[in-house]
Amino acid sequence: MTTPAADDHIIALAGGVGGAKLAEGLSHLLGDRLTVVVNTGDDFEHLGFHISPDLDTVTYTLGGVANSQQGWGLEGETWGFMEQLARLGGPAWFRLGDRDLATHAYRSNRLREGATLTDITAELSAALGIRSRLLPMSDDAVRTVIHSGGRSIAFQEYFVRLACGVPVDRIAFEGATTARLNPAIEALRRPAAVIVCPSNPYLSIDPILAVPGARAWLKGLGGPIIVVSPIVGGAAIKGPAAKIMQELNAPVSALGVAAHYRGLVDGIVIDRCDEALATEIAALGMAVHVVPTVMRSRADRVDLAKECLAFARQLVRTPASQPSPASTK
Ligand code: FO1
Repeated sequence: MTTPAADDHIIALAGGVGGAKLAEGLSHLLGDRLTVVVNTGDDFEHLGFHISPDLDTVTYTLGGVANSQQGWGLEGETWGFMEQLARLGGPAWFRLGDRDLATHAYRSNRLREGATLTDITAELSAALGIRSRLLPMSDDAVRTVIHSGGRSIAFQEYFVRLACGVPVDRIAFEGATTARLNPAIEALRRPAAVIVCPSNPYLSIDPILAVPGARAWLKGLGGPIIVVSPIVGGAAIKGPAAKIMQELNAPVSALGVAAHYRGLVDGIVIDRCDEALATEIAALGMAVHVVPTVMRSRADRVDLAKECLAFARQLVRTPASQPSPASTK
């Protein structure tokens, strides 16, 4: 964090349902002044398709077509393909809706034609009328692998097939050491701020940070970096974040999230119910902003996005104003 940024472009990091919700609020406010860097550690090959679940979730959410109940997949989906697949004895544990299938077929076909994941993501988001830019963290394969009791488990096997029902000893990102950070990310101009969405720190954001050069790129941007805690009142809003933190012996709280991002972020947004943790978090060397963070409605997404932008603005150092360690609203 050095000088104020030259423009009001914002970069968000996201993966999964919670992250996509805030990205949608930001996209509503910023349109083409938002770039979302998306986790691809969850990607896998299934039934001959290349599936990019977090890119799908962010694309469908920003495109206004995501299934509002489950957060992933499409609204008003039909399941004829899955019914027939099950009848044939095919693998039915990973559910591909009839219309969702078109995304996977389109992506897989374009990859075979030689297009990059970045090109294809741009094509799919343009087709859904998305004005913000979505960028996969890398065009190279990085695969999240869960190590549990001596077994290595591919991410979707862990997340969907096993319903996160085995203890996590360690998480690895295969391919990360040789993957190249998306060149389109490296080329981004300096933003006013980076916002780490309330995505799972271990499963959605760490894979992005594991790509060589990603941390240095973030730190070198020069704007404030803030994170929104996905842990509220000691529990995750959705998904296994709290369970994983417990298994990895991290405090299951906004303080644990803050400690995880210590040294990377300049500020954290925590929920009102965690206000008592603000002083302890500020002692880690980051500013704290306390607001309602649970996004139940579209209006909540936009409100939280506004709060993040206002908080980030406060953190831009100017000679006259230094950021305060804690703020509440
Ligand atoms: N999540 C599930 O819990 N069950 C599924 O069958 C499932 C299918 C699926 C298909 C396409 C897609 O883009 C996402 C899908 N997801 C499913 C969600 C996905 O597993 C998770 O959202 C992420 O990988 C975790 O962020």
